[in-house]
Amino acid sequence: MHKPHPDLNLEQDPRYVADVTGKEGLESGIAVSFNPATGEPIAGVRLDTAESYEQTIRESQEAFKRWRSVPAPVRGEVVRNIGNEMRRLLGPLGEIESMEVGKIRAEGIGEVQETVDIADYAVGLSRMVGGRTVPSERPQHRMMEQWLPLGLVGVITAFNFPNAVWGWNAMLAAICGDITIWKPSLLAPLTAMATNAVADRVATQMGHPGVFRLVIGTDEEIGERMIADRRLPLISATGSCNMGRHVGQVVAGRLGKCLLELGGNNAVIVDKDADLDLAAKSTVFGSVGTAGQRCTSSRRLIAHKDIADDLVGRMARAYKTIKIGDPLEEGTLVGPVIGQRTVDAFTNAVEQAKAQGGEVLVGGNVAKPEGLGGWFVEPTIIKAPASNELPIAMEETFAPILYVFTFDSIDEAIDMQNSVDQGLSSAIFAGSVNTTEKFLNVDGSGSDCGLAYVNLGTSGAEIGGAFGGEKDTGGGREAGSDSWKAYMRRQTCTINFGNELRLAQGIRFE
Ligand code: UN1
Repeated sequence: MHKPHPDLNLEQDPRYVADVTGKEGLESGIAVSFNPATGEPIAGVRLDTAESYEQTIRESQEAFKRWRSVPAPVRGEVVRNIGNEMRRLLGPLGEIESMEVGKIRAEGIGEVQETVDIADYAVGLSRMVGGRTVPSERPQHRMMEQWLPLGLVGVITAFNFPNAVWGWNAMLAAICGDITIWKPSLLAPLTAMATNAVADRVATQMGHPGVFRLVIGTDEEIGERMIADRRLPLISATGSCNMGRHVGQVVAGRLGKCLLELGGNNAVIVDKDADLDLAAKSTVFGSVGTAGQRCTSSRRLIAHKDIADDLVGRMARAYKTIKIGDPLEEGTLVGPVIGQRTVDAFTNAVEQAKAQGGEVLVGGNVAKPEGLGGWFVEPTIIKAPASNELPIAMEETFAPILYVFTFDSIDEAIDMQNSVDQGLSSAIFAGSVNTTEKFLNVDGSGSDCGLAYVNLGTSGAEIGGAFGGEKDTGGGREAGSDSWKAYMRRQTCTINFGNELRLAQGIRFE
């Protein structure tokens, strides 16, 4: 039986079920969390029901009335203490995440660091969120914008970033005066419980209970209820494009606001004058990091035909040294994928690629690290046929597969990069500023993605920038820059401090 780290207080949580066999179905009211490295159950979590959801929302409406009247910089103090507590618990939180979703230790801890970073950022913002004064066309009138708390924010997260994506939303929502209602993935409920408990504990100790709520349940029972719920003015959802399309339609149907962070099919362009060593190292991390299960993972390599073989040769040599295995063991670079469905999707994609004329250069198989009964696949490189036609590469397979294409001219490379439905992340490695500026061209003819990197890989964004993408990626922006605006409502205020009625547009009404 798993013994959770005492500082995470999981055992004290009434939802926590220590003894599970792994055979429990969701109809038993318990979701079992499995360790994807061993395939064994870790512990269970009691699911929310329609009634407990309803109670959470009603209590949250009351909590909102209290929280919104706490001055924003004071809300920032709460967030500062949450960030500090996350800092203290970086190790245990990172480890539970490694155990539950298979991230290697460095990446698990790195993810919690992302929450610490956004907490710091939110503390600063708590003294900065504000509007502008606009010149009025009328004498003795003042116009200004103010930003007001929005209300209850529904946050739906995926298994792959079970801590940080909540952090991006919840830390900003908190300083904005909102209550976060978090529905985590049923593949990572323990990380969510531990994470939310940190925030709730700190806020409660400071006299602000009920600001951070968790609802754990199936999409049918809880997810559908949330997205249709008019008491949640904003739904922020991370997941597949299909999921987002559904969420977007339901929320639009009630004229709610949506913040969608959906799939990516991210490409790395490498020109012939690029630093190939840098490009190879970055692309290896981009494609095999998190076992290819980031929305920002590099899925396509578009290499100039003169250097493609050299570049892929360097990467292939690196791939052969990568240790696949227990994510918590020193030296492991690739842990398991999340479950059998991902293994099947991987195998299916490799088969399709072969049938479409792709050549497997490295990997391509299910992996079986010694002593581990979980779900592993080999990081894989597949070369597209000379025609560059490989339909499977147009899809996002959430696994470590990199498809290689070649190009002659940079325009052609940019077209290829933009030819997929998704528009999250993109990268170019090149030596000439003429080329990199083409990729970033301010006329919009370069990368069509929300994130564009030069001499850096597609994954690993810092929290200070706005994170998200265009097209089927959903258009939402989270984390830094002015993403906070999504969690507030804007009010344009006009004040007449004279004694005369002056109508706008010079209208006379006498
Ligand atoms: C995700 O995969 O949903 O840029 C988020 C990155 C991370 C976030 C990934 N900072 O790769």
